[in-house]
Amino acid sequence: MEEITNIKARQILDSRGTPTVEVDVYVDGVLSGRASVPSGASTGAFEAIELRDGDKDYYFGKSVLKAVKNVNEIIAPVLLGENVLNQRKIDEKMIALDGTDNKSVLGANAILGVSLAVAKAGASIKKMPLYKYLGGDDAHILPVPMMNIINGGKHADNSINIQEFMIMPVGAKTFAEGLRWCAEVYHSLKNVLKSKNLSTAVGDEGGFAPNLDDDEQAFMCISDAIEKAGYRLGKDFKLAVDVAATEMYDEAKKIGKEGCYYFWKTNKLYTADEMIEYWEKMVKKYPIFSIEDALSEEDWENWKKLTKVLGKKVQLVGDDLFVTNVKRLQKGIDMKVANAILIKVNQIGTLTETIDAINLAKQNGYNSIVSHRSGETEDVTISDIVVSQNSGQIKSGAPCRTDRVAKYNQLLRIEEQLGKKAKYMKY
Ligand code: 2PG
Ligand code: MG
Repeated sequence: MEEITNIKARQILDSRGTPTVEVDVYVDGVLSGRASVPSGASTGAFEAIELRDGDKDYYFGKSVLKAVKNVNEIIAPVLLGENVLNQRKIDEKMIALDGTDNKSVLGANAILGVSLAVAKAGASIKKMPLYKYLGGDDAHILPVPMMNIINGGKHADNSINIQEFMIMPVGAKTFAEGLRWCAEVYHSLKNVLKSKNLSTAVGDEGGFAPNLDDDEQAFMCISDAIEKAGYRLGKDFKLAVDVAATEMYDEAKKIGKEGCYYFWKTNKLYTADEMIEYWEKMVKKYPIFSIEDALSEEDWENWKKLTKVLGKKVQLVGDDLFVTNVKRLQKGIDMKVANAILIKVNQIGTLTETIDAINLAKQNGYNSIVSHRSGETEDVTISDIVVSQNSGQIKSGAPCRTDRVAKYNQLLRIEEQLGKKAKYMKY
């Protein structure tokens, strides 16, 4: 008896005070799994659709009551009686029920809430931690965190155009040690910024959001903070960025410069070639391990060029470019574009499709980085997912704000539970 007997959705708030969907799944009459759905700000045009009500007088149009209703009145009746352990079958049923490529009828937020809550209920019925339920006995790799300690772009009202400046504690021996190092560097960065009379207020992902004269200064402040905390830049820590260049591409369109990249906060316009040159220069100057969305989601040909130039030296991650979608990832593989994929459960809308994307990446030598969204909740499912698939990297913001830290704390628990079996990913 592992039968789904009830599914109940409700509207809750995310870390930005915006409504989102939470779903409870009951098995044999008992509440067995609960999950909530994250939400992006710099969303890719090819992501699955997040259903919002659009009533301007109610949460400024951002409520998700229709998605909640879709779970309670359309999805639930179809899944009642289903065996909770049949994750793929359940996800496929929801995909078919929606009937569109981008889940625009029922909403990816409705479908994902159910998909993740079903997985958690399955784990609970099997009396297993989620990472083990999903990954079996082989799940044992703890990821290197990519901690976003300076926020810019659409995640902060400051002068920085690049969305995320991240640190990766590649020299640590365990996840717990890496987490400590990151927290120490974060506090050290606070002092560096203070000493320059810069703001230490934080952005959406808990990173500092100072007003810098130039984006490159973020690398300088972070390098300084790493050294002042007693760590070696390039050995203990490597750096990573999320350019979120689709935003710059869209800003350029707005000023009539189609095909270019506009750093709208500092009024600088770049061609794709100049963007590539910029990153070549940065890679020479700083120990950069990973660059995400260095170009726009539409700029495939220039992505190809970028990959030719930098693909052997750095991890080039497609986020808006691939949107956790196997079709777009396959196109990237065929075109030799990028060498890694960012994995976001709500970009695609079911756990099954998320894991399919990770597997396709693995089969083709692409790295996978499991990621949060800029709008998050207390839900920590992504921590279990990253270990279950031995993906090796997680992006969950700064060691600040409970919505971010909750994911890292869950990884501490998993590492403790795995004991000697746990291995921290080596790069
Ligand atoms: C990204 C994400 C998460 P958002 O671009 O990688 O950091 O931001 O959720 O706003 O798309
Ligand atoms: Mg991104």
